[in-house]
Amino acid sequence: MRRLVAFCLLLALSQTGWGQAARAVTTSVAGYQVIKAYPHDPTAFTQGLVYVDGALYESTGLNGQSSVRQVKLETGKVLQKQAVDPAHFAEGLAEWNGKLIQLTWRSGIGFIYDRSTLRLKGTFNFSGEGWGLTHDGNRLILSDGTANLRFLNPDSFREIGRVVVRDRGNPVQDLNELEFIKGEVYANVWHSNRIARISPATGEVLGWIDLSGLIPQRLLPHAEAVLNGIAYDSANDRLFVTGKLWPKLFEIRLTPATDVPLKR
Ligand SMILES: [Ca+2]
Repeated sequence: MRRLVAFCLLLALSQTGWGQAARAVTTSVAGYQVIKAYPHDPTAFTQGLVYVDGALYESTGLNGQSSVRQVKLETGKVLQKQAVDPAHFAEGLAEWNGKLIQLTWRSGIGFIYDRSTLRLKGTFNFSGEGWGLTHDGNRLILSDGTANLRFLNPDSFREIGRVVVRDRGNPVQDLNELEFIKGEVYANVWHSNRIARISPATGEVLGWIDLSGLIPQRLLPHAEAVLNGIAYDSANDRLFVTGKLWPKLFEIRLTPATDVPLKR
């Protein structure tokens, strides 16, 4: 009898509790379709990518190789470039009111450039590390390698809020390059082929985009040549992605999500 009760209990769990648990650990995963591949500077250690008013801007990292640049999308040619002092390792990039705002990794300093000339107009200070940067029309949104997204006043650069990014309750660390797209924050996750789609209000991961196979591994020089770089052409609804030292930049279209368990 005791065995029968145990069996019935197991059966009930498998049909209710276990089933719910299985659903609770899944987040939808979208695929992609390549619309077009463009050349990309294979020496650009991409840390920020922005498309605004028909122009593509990029921030590159590494001490001594950091820069902000305007790039011709179709050819990958660097049209304008401003080198960053070798003391700094440049990171995320966002456009704000005709200015380009660039983070540095561990210097605690950010740079403000005139967007049309790339001339340095000023600097600002921020706390912690700088990784990715974007904006939602009102606030700058900064990632710092943790699971936090921080919101900054775009004029004073003061922090005015933050959320912890979680996927079904689990913090998502290593949030890297960012892009604000149709009310959501898209974030590269360092050393991964995945982009998280995040609610900026709650930090919840709304879905994943798996870009595995986008570029052949043989075209990449080493293990740090990872996916990092998301830009959105809002006027034409075009999504661009690239990576550090990638010889290609891709326009992609997302394909329907599948409800499969997440790899952890
Ligand atoms: Ca971006």
